[in-house]
Amino acid sequence: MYRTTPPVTRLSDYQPPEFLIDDVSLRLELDAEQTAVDAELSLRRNPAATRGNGDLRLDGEHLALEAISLNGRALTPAEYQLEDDHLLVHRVPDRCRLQTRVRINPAENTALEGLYVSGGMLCTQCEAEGFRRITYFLDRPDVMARFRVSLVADPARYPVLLSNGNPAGEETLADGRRCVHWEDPFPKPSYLFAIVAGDLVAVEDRFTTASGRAIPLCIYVEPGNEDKCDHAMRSLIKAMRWDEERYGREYDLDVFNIVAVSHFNMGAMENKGLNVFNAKYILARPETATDADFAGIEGVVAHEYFHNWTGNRITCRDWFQLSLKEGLTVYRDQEFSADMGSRGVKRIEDVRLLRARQFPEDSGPMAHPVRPDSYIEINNFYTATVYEKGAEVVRMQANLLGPERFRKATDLYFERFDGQAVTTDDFVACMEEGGGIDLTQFRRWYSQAGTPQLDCEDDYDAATGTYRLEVRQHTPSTPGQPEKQPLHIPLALGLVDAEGRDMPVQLAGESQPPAPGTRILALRQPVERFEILGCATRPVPSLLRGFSAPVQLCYPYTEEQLSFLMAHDSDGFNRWDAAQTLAQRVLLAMVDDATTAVPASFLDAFREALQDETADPALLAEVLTLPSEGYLGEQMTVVDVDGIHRVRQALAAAIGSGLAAELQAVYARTRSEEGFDLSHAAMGRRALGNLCLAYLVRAGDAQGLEQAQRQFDGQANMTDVIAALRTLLEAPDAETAAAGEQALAGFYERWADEPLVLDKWFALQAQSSRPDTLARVERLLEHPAFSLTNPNRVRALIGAFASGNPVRFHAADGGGYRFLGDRILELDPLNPQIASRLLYPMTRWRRYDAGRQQQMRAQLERILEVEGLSNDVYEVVSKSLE
Ligand code: B3K
Ligand code: ZN
Repeated sequence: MYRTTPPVTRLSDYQPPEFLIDDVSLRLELDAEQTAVDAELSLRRNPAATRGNGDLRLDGEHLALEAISLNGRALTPAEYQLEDDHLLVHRVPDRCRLQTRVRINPAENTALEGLYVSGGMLCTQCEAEGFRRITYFLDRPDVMARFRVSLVADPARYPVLLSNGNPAGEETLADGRRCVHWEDPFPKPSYLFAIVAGDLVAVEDRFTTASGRAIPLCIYVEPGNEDKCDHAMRSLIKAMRWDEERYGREYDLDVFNIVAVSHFNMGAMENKGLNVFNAKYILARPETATDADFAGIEGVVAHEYFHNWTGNRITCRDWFQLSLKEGLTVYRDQEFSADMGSRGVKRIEDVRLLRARQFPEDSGPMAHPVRPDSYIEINNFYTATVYEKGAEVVRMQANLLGPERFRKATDLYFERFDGQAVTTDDFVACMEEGGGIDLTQFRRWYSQAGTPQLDCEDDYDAATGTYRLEVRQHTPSTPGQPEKQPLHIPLALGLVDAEGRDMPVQLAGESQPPAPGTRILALRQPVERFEILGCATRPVPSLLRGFSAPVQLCYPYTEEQLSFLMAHDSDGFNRWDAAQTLAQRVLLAMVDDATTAVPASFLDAFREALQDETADPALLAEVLTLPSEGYLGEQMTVVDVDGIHRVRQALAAAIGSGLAAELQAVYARTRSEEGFDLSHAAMGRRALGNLCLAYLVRAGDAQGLEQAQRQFDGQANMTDVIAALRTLLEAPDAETAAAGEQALAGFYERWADEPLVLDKWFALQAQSSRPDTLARVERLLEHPAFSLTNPNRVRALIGAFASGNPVRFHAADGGGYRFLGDRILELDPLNPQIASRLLYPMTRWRRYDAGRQQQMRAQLERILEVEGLSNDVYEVVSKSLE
C-alpha cells in the first residue's frame, strides 16, 4: 500500500501564533450554491512569538480565492502563494489589513463542516477547524478576535439572518436583497463563529439577569415545530438562573439565540450568542419524545449555555486542551441535571455511561489521556475520555476542595483568565491556589491514559477491633505509554455494620472517632495500607462510594455481602453498584456453564427490592436493570457475544416468571392516567413500570403481553409507546412478535412526517435481536426515508445496528462487519466525521474470538487500502491495526 501518511500534530510542538487578529469584518453574500465571503482582518505581529520569516500563513480549505489586497492594495501573484490548505502572504508588515474575497459552495458541503445547507436553511459548524472552509484565517483557538458580520441575502428565501453577538442594524440593498449586521463585542476564536439563514420561526421568551438586564431569548425552528420548544426554553431559563446562583456567572450579550437544524454531526454547538443545535436536542412534545429525550434536551441546552463562560469567555489555548472546556462543562451540566432531578439517579446514569463508553476506550487502541499528546485529526478526539473522564477529573477536584473552596477556586479562574485562551494546567493551578491544596501528583490524571485498577484486600482483628484495608493501584499500559505512575486517587470508604448502619471510620493515629459515615482516603503510593480502629464487629466495606474516582474497583465480595450492600448501604450509588455486580456474577457464571441455574438468592434480592414501596421508583429501576450486553462483554477476556445474549435473555425470563406477581403489582402501582406528566417522579414511575413490563413479556406472561399491547394502543406518551413496542418486537412467541410488526407499521403510518420519531422507527428495527435483523437493515437502506447525508438517520440505522445490537452485528459469519465496512466506505467521501465515529465497534476486534478477529481485521485492512481515505477514518483504522 502506497500512501503518504497524514501529519501528526503534537502538544510538544505548540508555538504561539506569529500574528494576532484584533478585528474581523465579514460580509457573506449568501446563496446555496455560491456564497461570496469578503473578509477584512486587522493583523498585528504577536510580541510573544518568535519571529518567523515575515510571511503570514493563513488556513483555508475548499475556497476559491477571487481577490486579495493588503492595506488597500491588490496583491500581485508573486506576493502570495496559494496551497491546498493554506495561503502564504509574503513579507507582511507588523501591522496590516488583509482583505480577501472567496467563493464557497454550501450545497456541496456534505461533511457539514463550515457553511452548509440543511433543508432550506444555511448554517455553519466551525469547531474544531471548520472556519477555514469559510475564509482564510488563523483558524486556531488562541487567536481571539472581535467579529463584525454582515449577511446579505434574498429576503424571500432567507428572511431570518443570524450571527454571533448583538444585532447592529440592517438595510435593503438597491437590488432588493437584505443586509443584516451583527457585532460581537467579546473577542473569540474562529471556532465559535456562526451564521444561520433561513425561513425560520422564533419562539420567544425573556430572562432577567441577576443584575436586572432583560435578555430576549429566541429559539428558531422550521415552521411547524413551534409547539416543540417549550421544554428547551424552560431548560435554558433554568440553566441561566443556576449558573448565576452556583457560579456567579451572568449572561453577557443583549440577546441569546438558539437554532434547531436537522443535519448536524453532533449534539449541539456553543457558538457565542448563537447556539446551533441538532433538532433532536431541542424539539419535544410528550407525544413525540421520550423521557430520555427530555432529559437529553435539558442537559444539552444547559451544557451549551454553560460554555458561554467555560469555553467562550475562557477558551482553549490549543486543541489538546479541549477538556479544559469540555470536561468542566460536562461536570457543570451533570451537576445542573442532578439539581433539577434526582442526584442519585443522575450519578448512576453518568457512571454507567462512563463505564460503557470511556472504560473500553481507555483499554483500546485509541486510548489517550484527558489531555492528549498528539492527533492526526482533532475531530477524532471529541471522546468519552476528553468529555466524561475529563468531567470526573474536575469532579474529583471539586470534591477534594469541598463546595466553598471550589467556588472560591472557580471565581479565581474566571477572574484570572477571562478573555484568554488557556490550558488545563492553568485551571488546576486555580484549584490549587483557591483551594489551598497541592495537586502536583493529581495532575497525572490529565497526562496519563488508562483506567486505574484498585485491588483491595482486608482483614479484621476481633481481639483489638482493628480493621485493615490494603489497596494496590495499577494502571495497565496504553499505546505510547508502557509505564504508568501512581495517581492521587480519592477513595470514599464506608464501613457497614451487621445491622446495615455506617460505623465511624477512625484511622489509626486519630484520638477521636469521627461521626459514622463516609471517609475519603487519599491513595498516592502503589500500595496503601489503612488501619481502622474501634470496630466492634467485622464491617462490610462499602468502597468507592458515589464513584469517588474513575477507576475499576476489585474486592472479593461474597454474594451475601453484595446482597447485604444492595439492601442496606447508605450510599445509593453503591446499593446500585452492588446489584450490578451481583447480576454480573450470575450472568457470567451462566455464560461459563450453560447448566447454571439462576440462584434463588438472586431472585430473593430482586423480590425484596420490588416489594419496597418506599423506594424511589427511578432509583429502583436502575437497581433492577441488568448490565448491558456490551458491558458484560467488557468483563470477559474473550467476548462471548452469543453466550451473553442467551443468558441475559434467560435471566430476564427467569425474573419475569419467578417474580410475575411482584412485577405485576409494581406495574399496576406505577401506571397513571396522567400520560403527559413530565415531573421527575412521573418519569421514574414510567421507567420502573416499563422495566417490569419488559421482564413479564420476556417470560411470555399472557397478562404482560396484553398490557404491552394495550399500552401501545393507548399512545399516552412516546416513552410508553416505545417501551411497549420494543417489548412486543422482542417477545419470544411468534404471535406476539407478529402483533409487534403490525404495531410497527402503524407507528410508521402515524409518524412518517416527524423525522425525529422516524429515527426511532429505524433504530428499533436495527436493534432487534431477531436473527433476520441484518437483512432488514439492508432493506431499510433502500427505504425512501433513509438518507446517507443525514447524520441522525445514519446513526438511527447504521449506528444503532453496529453499536446497539452486539449479538447481530457480531454474527459469526461476519455479515455485520462486511455491512459496516461497506457503509463506512460509502460515507467517508461524504462525511468523514460520521464515518469515523461508526468505526468504533470494529476497533475492539482484539477482544473477540479468532474467527471474528480475522473478519473484523479483514474489513479494517480493506478500508485502509482505499485511496483518498479521510484523515478521520485513516487515523482510527490505522491505530486499531497497530
Ligand atoms: N463543542 C461542541 C463539539 C464540537 C465537535 C466538533 N467535532 C459541542 C459541545 O461539546 O458542546
Ligand atoms: Zn461541550
